[in-house]
Amino acid sequence: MVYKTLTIAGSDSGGGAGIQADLKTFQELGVYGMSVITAVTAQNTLGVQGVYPIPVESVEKQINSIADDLSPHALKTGMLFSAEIIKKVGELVEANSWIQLVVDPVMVAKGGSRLLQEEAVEAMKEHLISRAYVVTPNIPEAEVLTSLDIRTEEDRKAAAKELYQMGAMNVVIKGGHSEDESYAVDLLYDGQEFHEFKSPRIDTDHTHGTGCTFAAAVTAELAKGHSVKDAIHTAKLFITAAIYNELKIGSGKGPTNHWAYKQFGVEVK
Ligand code: PXL
Repeated sequence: MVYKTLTIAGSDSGGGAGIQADLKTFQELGVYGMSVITAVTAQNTLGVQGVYPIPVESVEKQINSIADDLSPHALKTGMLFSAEIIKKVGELVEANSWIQLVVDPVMVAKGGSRLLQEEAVEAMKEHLISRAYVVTPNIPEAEVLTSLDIRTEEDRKAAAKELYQMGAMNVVIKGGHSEDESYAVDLLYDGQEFHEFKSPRIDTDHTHGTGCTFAAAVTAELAKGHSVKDAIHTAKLFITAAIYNELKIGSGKGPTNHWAYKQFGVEVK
């Protein structure tokens, strides 16, 4: 059985995030990867030098080509840039009855460049979070989406509940941006209970593309038929290995190592 996965996201010319991170992750986890490109970024480890959105007609055509012939078992969204693209993607996900939708609500790149227009946040809630099987915000993204200040564990739980109320069936608030110096704890809420996924915090600057990679790993595991909990567990191991075994390329904030999980396993000293 070939499990098919799709990423609807932006291109990162530097290869660490976006479409490139997603396809590498799909390949490493043994699923067939497809892509719909929503924007092209000119980018390297030093930052984002340009952002060029793709016309919405092109996004629609790409999705229709896949829907007509290669319907995915699971899909994810990443950088979508505009309200117009978000609305179209949401409508087409619905029209094709694509259920296993992982929404990574990408807003800004690590250096601060906007990957989502400010006025598109409402569209993200209305058209995508409402249809998400899993939504994977980091803490700053969860704050923007819920208008809550997130500092404590209780705050995180409240934000997760709020995102669940918006229609997401499973909410993962990632802990990478928390103030916890020892651990990165991801919190899952499935509408009934909370579950924590904990890994040691790794002292590194080379975390470009971590959010994309994590969400892509969740998507790959869902496509294979794993439960949300199991998919997140594997994704956490995958991204921890990718951060730990850094590549040391470029002179800025480098990408993670997409080979690491398969090549070196999950050991973190
Ligand atoms: O990690 C967020 C992200 C998503 N998509 C693209 C990006 C980035 C971060 O830089 O470049 C295309």
